[in-house]
Amino acid sequence: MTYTTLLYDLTGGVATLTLNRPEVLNAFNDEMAAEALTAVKTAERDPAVRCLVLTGAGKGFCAGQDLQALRARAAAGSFRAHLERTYNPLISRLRALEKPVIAQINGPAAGAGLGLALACDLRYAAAGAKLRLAFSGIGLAPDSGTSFFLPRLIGPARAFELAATNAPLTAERALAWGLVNGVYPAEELAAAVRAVAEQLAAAPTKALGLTKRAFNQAAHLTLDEALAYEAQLQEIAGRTADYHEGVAAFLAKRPPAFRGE
Ligand code: LHQ
Repeated sequence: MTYTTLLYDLTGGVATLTLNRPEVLNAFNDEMAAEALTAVKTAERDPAVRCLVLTGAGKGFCAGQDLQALRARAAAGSFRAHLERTYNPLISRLRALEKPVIAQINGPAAGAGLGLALACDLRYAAAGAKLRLAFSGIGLAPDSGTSFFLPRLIGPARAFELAATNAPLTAERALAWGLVNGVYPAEELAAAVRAVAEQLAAAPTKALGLTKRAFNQAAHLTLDEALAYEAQLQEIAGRTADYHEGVAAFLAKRPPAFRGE
């Protein structure tokens, strides 16, 4: 598959999807939204992919919807149809992807670009990178999952403050608030993320996938329902080759060699 708006690389079990419209801080046009969804589906289907990293080319991570492209669209009137066709399936598919997904936030992330980062499992940011909801800045309400993820991650009061004031959130404050997992000098970010990604690509992929499924479900379950669901998922995990390898390695006092199966 060749892409025109993004780069897709698979090395050592780690797929890297690089949004590649650097002249507009990797803002989404329709083509990039469609290609990003295709790339996520490819990563989902390919058993060789055991970790996915999302990042941006150049100075930005992703500035959300390309506002020039939005104005130029003939059917710009229907935001609802636009979201249902572009960002909603992308965010939903990414969240449901049963492999670890890391956002490597190399620069500004705004609007749907922030939504993309929030839908990932882990976020690492470059020192000084700014996160911005951006929607109220142009007279819009949150979309692309930001209304779902942000209050859950940092609490409703902080989330509303960011949404209403459109104030930038620095990577450093995002770290203090638990929104990002780590902050690195810009020139060290890619190597730091690569190290985490390689570690995750050598992990029991199916168990991590079930972990995501459990966390996603638990958000709207009672304790008893969550316990029942955990038991159901553990039944599946207990039948994987990686479970047998994990126990055999433990008993033999050697490191496990998980294959993601
Ligand atoms: C851009 C953009 C951009 C085009 C920077 N578009 N060119 C979807 C559809 C339907 C309904 C509504 O919702 C959505 C989802 C959304 O995502 S809506 C939110 C859209 N995004 C924004 O409103 C963010 C707009 N951008 C910004 O606020 C700033 O650019 C940020 C905070 C991202 C970065 O600020 P700076 O680091 O100061 O960079 P900059 O503003 O100088 O931008 C660099 C260039 O990128 C500049 O172009 P130029 O030719 O002057 O160098 C910008 O015009 C361009 N750019 N974002 N979204």
